Amino acid sequence: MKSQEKAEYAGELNDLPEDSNFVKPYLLKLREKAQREIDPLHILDFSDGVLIRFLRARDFDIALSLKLLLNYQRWRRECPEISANLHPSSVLGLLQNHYHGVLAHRDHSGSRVLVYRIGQWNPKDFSAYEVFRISLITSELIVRETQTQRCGVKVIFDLQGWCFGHALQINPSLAKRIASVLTDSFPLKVRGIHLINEPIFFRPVFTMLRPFLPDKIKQRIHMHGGSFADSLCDHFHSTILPPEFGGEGPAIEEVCQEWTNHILRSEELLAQLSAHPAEEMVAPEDRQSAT
Ligand code: VIV
Repeated sequence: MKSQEKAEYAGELNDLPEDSNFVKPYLLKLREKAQREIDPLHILDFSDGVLIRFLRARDFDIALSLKLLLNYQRWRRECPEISANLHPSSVLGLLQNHYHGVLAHRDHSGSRVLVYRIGQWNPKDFSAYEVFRISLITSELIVRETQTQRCGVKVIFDLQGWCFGHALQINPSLAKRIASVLTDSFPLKVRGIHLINEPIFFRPVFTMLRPFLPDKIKQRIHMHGGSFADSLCDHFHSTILPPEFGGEGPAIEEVCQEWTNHILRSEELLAQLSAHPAEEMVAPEDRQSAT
């Protein structure tokens, strides 16, 4: 197949449900390869619901999907400080301080829109690892949504209040972890990263991060500065943005509160994901429906 045709075919596969007869051969192939690579004894059963995430994230390229799956497992294994405990209780203070939310509406392309407010993070109370954990919690929740698997995520970082104490927390090893999760260690398509209110002394941190990022991701990072209202609205309809970001949607605190409630309602699922690091390949809802 020519690459143009291949891309169009991948787009069509992306739109199909996971139980479609056109998708089945891909699931079988990825399952077979994953079992051979990860678990020769076939103890783990990779459910369709989990495998399809990796296929959609890599447009049904089996080799790339397998690599992503292996990277994801390795990332989770190698970063227990971030990923071993996804229970929200350890980061409740940050959540209650309205550090993070997910907009109620997707953008025009179907992407989920995530917001982070660095000024609400006091680096004396919470480490960068805990802050990172919040992103992982949200990612694990939204990656279960079919439309998010297809259309990916966009992120808005409000860097108002970024200070020396924050910068000190971002060491090269953490920068590598950030780059790896944005690039090839989590099954979400990162469609855009928007920084607003970034102060001059955010530059050194970005300079440290840049070399770890592939061009594809670098091109998707937009720095809007302090007068962001117009340029941000070039990317997002103002109807979905909160007024603090120049839009007409619900207030940012309300957005964060709503999402915090959603995270807390998902406590049980998050506890399961943390308790069975090796079993995360079996989506809990699949396990329940099998019984
Ligand atoms: O976690 O798809 C110095 C995205 C993000 C994720 C994860 C997934 C994902 C887009 C990040 C973005 C945020 C897990 C799956 C990388 C966590 C970052 C945590 C750190 C401690 C925040 C500090 C502030 C950064 C600000 C700039 C970073 C951008 C240039 C990426």
